[in-house]
Amino acid sequence: MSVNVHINSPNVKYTDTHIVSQYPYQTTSVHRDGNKVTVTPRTTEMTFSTERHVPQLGVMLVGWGGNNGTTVTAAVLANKRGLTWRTKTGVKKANYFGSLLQASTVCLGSGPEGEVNVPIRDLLPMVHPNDIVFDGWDISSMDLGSAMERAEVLDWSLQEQLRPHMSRMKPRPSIYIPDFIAANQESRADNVLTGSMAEQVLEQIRADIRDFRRSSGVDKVIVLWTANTERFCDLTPGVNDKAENLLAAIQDGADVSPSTLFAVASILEGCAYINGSPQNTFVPGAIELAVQKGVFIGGDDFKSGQTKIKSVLVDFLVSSGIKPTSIVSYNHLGNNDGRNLSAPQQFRSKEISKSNVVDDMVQSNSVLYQPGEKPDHCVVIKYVPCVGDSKRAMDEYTSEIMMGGTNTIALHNTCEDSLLATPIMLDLVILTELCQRVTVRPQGEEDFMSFHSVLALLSFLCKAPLVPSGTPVINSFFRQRTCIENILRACLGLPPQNHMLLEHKLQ
Ligand code: NAI
Ligand code: DG6
Repeated sequence: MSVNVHINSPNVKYTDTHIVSQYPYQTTSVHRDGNKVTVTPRTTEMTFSTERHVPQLGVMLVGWGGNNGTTVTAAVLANKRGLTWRTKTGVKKANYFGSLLQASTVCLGSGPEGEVNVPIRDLLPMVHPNDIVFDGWDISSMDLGSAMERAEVLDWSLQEQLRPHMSRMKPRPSIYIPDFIAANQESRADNVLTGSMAEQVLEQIRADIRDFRRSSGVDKVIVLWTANTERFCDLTPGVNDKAENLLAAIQDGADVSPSTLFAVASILEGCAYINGSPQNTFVPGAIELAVQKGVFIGGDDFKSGQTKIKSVLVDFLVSSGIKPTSIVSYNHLGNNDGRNLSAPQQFRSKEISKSNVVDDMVQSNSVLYQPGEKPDHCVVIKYVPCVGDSKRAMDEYTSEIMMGGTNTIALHNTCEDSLLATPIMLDLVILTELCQRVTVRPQGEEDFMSFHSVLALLSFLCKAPLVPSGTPVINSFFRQRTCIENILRACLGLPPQNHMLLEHKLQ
């Protein structure tokens, strides 16, 4: 059941079309001179404007027939139909657990009945996941019903209920350049675009997006890459360093990765594009193109399990004044993602994205770490077919505590990888869509502005957050979550959550 949140303030106006809030944005400017640090508080008055009309959202998945693609489609269908199914431990009911927007809450303050917490989804008008229409591409031609069975994620009795609906969906043929993914994926590739030139396949993807928009009647389309992890591509001056060079390179038939071709097609169609995998899809030319066209891009790599815990645990340790000196992360999994990652170049992409996630927390504490000092950080991924989608993640965190002591924490986490990724995929597209309806006018400016095309607000959901050039990368779980919460509160003219609870602390 949804909650109707109404703000009772002269600073917030509800018109038929918009929620408009006046918001004092408070920051500081800091000057450091040797040991002396001078901090000057600053306030900028801002006007936030949020369009109230929630459009019908279409989501096109690249890799629709994979474990994540089938699981997200099946989960939405199951929720929409309110399905229940019997397992050996009882009757289960479809839900959206694991979704920040659907299943977590924010505290709005206190009333006569105590603290009032509401689901984030009820703060502002947002797309409901049940209303999303899916489509997509896959290099494997399998229909979604059979692909769901191949994924081995959902309970069989649920699959039986979903199969008649899922089997009607078929992925569109996709771009396949064998060199970018593991050679062991070749046997899947029976649904590939035949155009030999990059430009031809790009045009076909653009035509697919237009066809989906037309035939489904959706108002907006967002494209999300949940296909295999690719190897990193080379950054080559004159080829992918600028938007015009990238477009020219595509015309000349240069070797551009499938994921970058999808990003370019999507941007040219005015559709936001999100990268759920670790590869460097967003070469500088693709980022420049997104900025030029005013289209949102986001990524990289869903932050679903081990890395999410890392961004909590290291935050906890470092912010408690404890010094992590070594982090060792093992994974083994037996799904097709694990199979693809068993090839060295694809593993390397994942290793990079899983390894950089503690940097901001380490750098924030000069009491514990000297400049340039970092904990040892080792990431291992092994393919073990037997465990299927049920990924095992084992972590050992070693930290230095007081007076030369050592603190070792060991974790073992088992769960279906795709059931962790699915709610994150939904949050990514729903948050992106909401951001498309929010504009901000800082004091003194004439025009309202959108968020930057590189949508850093998605950082909470990504292992290697993509941020506008020169701006800070935040990995810390709590800072990322607070950022989302406080920006949504600003849209409602509410002050940032400060957790001071002064009203309970004074005599
Ligand atoms: P999967 O291997 O089951 O699915 C990937 C699908 O992409 C396959 O069906 C494959 O045929 C298809 N594919 C490959 N190249 C393609 C192309 N060029 N165009 C269209 N389709 C293509 O993998 P899964 O488990 O669904 O994961 C998808 C991606 O999400 C992987 O890159 C994985 O690393 C990433 N990821 C997954 C997380 C999780 O928790 N499940 C978390 C973080 C990232
Ligand atoms: C093994 O690490 C396979 C990967 O695709 C991960 O399962 C996925 O990226 C999730 O990683 P994490 O670190 O968020 O659990």
